[in-house]
Order: sequence, then C-alpha cells, then structure tokens
Amino acid sequence: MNLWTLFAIARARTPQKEALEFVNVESGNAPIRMSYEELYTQAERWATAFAQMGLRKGDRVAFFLGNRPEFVIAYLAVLRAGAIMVPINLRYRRMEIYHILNDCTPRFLVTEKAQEPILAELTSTDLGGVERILAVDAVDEWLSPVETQRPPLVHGEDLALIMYTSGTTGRSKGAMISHNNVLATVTGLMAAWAWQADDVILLPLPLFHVHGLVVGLHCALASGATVRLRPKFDAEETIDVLAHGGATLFFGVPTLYVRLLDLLERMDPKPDFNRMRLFCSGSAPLAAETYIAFEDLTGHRILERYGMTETGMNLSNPYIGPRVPGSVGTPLPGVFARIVDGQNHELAPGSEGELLVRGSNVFDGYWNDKEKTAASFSVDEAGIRWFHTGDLAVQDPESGYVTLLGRRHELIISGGFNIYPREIEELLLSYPGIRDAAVIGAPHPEWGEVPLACLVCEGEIDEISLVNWCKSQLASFKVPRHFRYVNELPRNAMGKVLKHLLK
Ligand code: MLC
Ligand code: AMP
Repeated sequence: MNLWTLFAIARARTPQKEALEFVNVESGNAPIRMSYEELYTQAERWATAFAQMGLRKGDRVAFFLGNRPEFVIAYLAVLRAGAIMVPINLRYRRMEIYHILNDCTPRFLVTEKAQEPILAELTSTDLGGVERILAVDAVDEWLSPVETQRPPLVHGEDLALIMYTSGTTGRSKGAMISHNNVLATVTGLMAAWAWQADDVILLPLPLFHVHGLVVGLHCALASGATVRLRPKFDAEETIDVLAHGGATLFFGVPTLYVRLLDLLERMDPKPDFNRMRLFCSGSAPLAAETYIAFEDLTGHRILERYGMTETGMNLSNPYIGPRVPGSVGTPLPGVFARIVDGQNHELAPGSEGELLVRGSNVFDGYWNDKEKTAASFSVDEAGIRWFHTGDLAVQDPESGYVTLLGRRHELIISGGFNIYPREIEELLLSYPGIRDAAVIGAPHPEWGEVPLACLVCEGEIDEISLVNWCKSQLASFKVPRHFRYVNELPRNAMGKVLKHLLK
C-alpha cells in the first residue's frame, strides 16, 4: 500500500465523482473542476513525463507553488513516480530556499510563473543542483505526449515527503515522512472524524504544510470526497460558501477562526451553516474565548486536535462526545502518548511534563541529520522508541483529556507558521550596529504570537531600514513586529539568554 494506491482505490470506486474544485476569487476566472478519473489520468501523464525527464525512485522534487489544481496533479505524479515531494513555504525567501534546496538536493523544482521574480533572485548555488525548473502553468514547454510507462514499485516504508520544519539550531530540518506515516494519520482521522464519500471540504490552507496536505487533501481523496481548494483564505468567501451549503467540513488554524468571528460578529442576520458537520482547529492553540464565541454565533463546537509535521496527527477531541475548549483530547487510533519528567519517567495523570508519542504516524528521523534525530527520540524501559514532541502537557485524571501547556523549546507560532528565534537572532546579529539580539514571542490577538526583538545596539538603528533588510532575507511573517532596546541581555552563567526574564 502507498499513497498513490490509496488514491487509485477511491478513483476505481467512483471515477466520475468530483475530486477537486478550484476557485480563485481574485482572478474572476471560471471554477476548474476535476473528477477522480481526470485527476488520475493527468497525474499518470505527469508521472510519465517526470520519469522520461529522468526522475527516479527516491529522487527529491521541491515544490514552490501556491494552491492550485496543478499542485495536486504534480504531487500525485511525484508519488506515482516513487519520488519524494519537498514542499517549500511560499513566503520563504532566498536564505530559507537556499537552505532547503542545498540540504535535500532535489532534481526538479516544480513552480509557477508567478514565483519567477522570487526564483530569479536565486543564484545557481542557491538552487543546490536543481536540474530542471518546471512551471506548472507552462506545461507546453515540458509535458510532451508520451506513452505510459510501468511505474516503480513503491512500498509503504518508502519516503513520500521531506517537510522542513523549524530547527532548534536556527536552520530548519527535513522531516522524512513515509507513505505509511501519512497513511496512519489519514486512516486514523477517517475513522475518528467519520469522513464519508459525500463530504465536501472547503480548503484554503496551504498545501505546503501537513494541515492542508495530509489532514485536508489526503483524507478527502482517500474518502472519495470533494475538495474545494482555494489559493488563500478569504473570510467573506468562506462564509458565503458555508452559508450556501457548499461544504460539510472546514479546517483552520486559530487565526482563521479569529478572522471568521470578526466578520460574523458584524453580520446581521447571522448565516446558517446547517450543512456543516465539522469545524476543526489545529496547528496552534485555540483560545477558549474563540471556541465559546464561535459556538455562540454559529451553534458549532470547534473540534480541536493536535499534530506536528514529524508525527502527523496525534490527539483529538472526539467527533461524538464532549469537546473541551483548551484541551486537545485523547490519542487518535493507533497513536500512543505519555507524559514524562526530565528523566523520561512516565508521570501520573495530573502531573505536568513533556508529551512523547509513538505510532505508525511518527516519522523516522531528519534528513541528513543523525544527531538531531537521536536527540529527538528516547527508548523506554521496554525498548520502545518514543518521539519527544517538545510540547509540555498534562492529562486530566478523570476524563483522560490532554491539555497543552506550552513548549520546551523557544518556538513561536504565528498564524500557524513556525518561527524559530535563533534564525532571526543570527540574521539580526549580522546587521551593522547590532551587538546582541534575542527574539521572543509577544501575544497577539489575531496571529496568536508575533516575534519581538530585544536589541543591544551601538548607536541608533533605523528601524525601517532594518525591517526592510530583514524582509529581503526572510519570510515576512518572521520579521520582528516590535523592537525593544536594552543595555545588555540577561544571561545565565553559561551565557544563555534568560528569555523568561525578557518576557
Ligand atoms: C501572513 N502574514 C503573517 C502570517 N501570514 N504574519 C504573521 N503570521 C502569519 N502566519 C503576513 C505576511 O507576512 C504579510 O505581511 C501580511 O500578513 C499579508 O500576507 P498574506 O499572505 O496576504 O496573508 P494571509 O493570506 O491573510 O495569510 C494569513 C493566513 C496564513 C493565516 C491565512 O498565515 C496561513 O495560511 N496560515 C496557515 C498556516 C498553516 O497551514 N499551518 C499549518 C502548519 S502544519 P507584510 O508585512 O509582508 O505585508 C502544523 C501541524 C499541525 O502545524 O498540527 O497542523
Ligand atoms: P509544526 O512543526 O509546524 O508541525 O508545528 C507543530 C507544533 O504546533 C506542535 O509541536 C505544537 O507546539 C503546535 N500545535 C499543533 N496543534 C496544536 C494545538 N491544537 N494546540 C496547541 N499547539 C498546537
């Protein structure tokens, strides 16, 4: 079994069913619709073209493109060809793209014409040996009519994805995710959330992350459901689609719910989402106030779940049964979780500690990084390997529900995107006049958290120039929103900045 066969089963069952609908409100273009059969045929054709251009099993293919039907076609084609998809956050800029391409050395870079100005800033060194840049909206240039070839045998243990996720060292690490890992999350969620073939999901989340790609797209395609894909989130259009019975499911990061609420509060009369059967939230903590306000305004209780790039989905509130605001529920089918102290001893329910997980959903390690892989796992008394999530948690002794309390590491989550302070600190330190820098997360009503930089400077710094310079190097959501100037940073005897004091 692999992810292509999972999709092929759905296509064999209902070939004429609509798999994908794509609407770009800004462009005003007519919707694009594809049946399971059409998606299958196109993906096969692209897989053959990739193979003819020299793509082999195990090769990496980087994706730098927005949500669009061709993303799905190309991705399925990569899986069919036995290659590994490496998605890149579209907001990433030169430094970040350079690191990913040079770390996993993809043979092809799949992109779109709109990204050409950004890619034009990359030198051949930045591209890390990419042999071909394939724009999905210029297929005439590379998609020649070809005979279908016999695809390679792809096993469940083979890698499907390398997804870059923030690293403690400042540079992101490539999580190696197998077909089986994704299958485990998908089958677990299909059972837990009662996915059905007549489900329709409105999906504006980016396909370059686990949330959009695995929880949204793969679950839908495996269920024979319909995906209403959007290039970006638009609160007005979302409410319009949901109020007209256009979907049964909606998944968002908390920022999306904050924006929906903002609009819903101003609407009179309130829309009726009566075809909707499930609103889910994840990727960052959903504030209890958001949960309550959403229920008050819509009558729907948001189902909060918890996952990670490295593990897919781990815990979830129940589909049937009480959903508790502020809690992430219990382990999904096939997932095992425990909460441990600093010596990796399992704690009794009610005690706070680090959350460890294991299961077929958990990845095997980081690409080219045995050291960080080893540091992320531990082996228990029975010889079983557990992944250290870095998230602090407590389990309710009565209900068994888990509540997340924060993170062991310094990760900042802004609107569902991860930011590692170290990466920004290193950049700030290379700016003339900055002697020392520390970045922390500041609370923000819409984004959850935003980066705030504490700087020790020689003389005055022009903040506007500094911000513009940072934006030219990094994704703009990582650029500090606030600056504070201090004479020195509080450090412990080891020289480590005491960030809790800065906060
Ligand atoms: C955009 N901006 C952000 C931001 N996204 N700032 C802070 N945090 C963010 N997340 C900034 C841009 O830098 C830009 O700033 C300005 O907002 C407008 O950009 P935009 O691209 O037009 O924004 P918008 O389309 O409105 O995007 C907001 C968003 C997006 C919430 C829709 O951030 C998003 O799709 N987030 C979801 C991320 C996600 O799917 N995470 C899942 C990770 S998987 P400027 O200065 O340039 O104007 C995972 C596992 C799990 O964590 O459990 O699911
Ligand atoms: P990523 O590396 O992008 O996959 O982010 C994973 C991290 O997102 C987890 O380690 C958590 O810290 C956070 N996260 C995901 N879901 C939730 C949630 N429901 N509540 C709080 N934090 C979450």
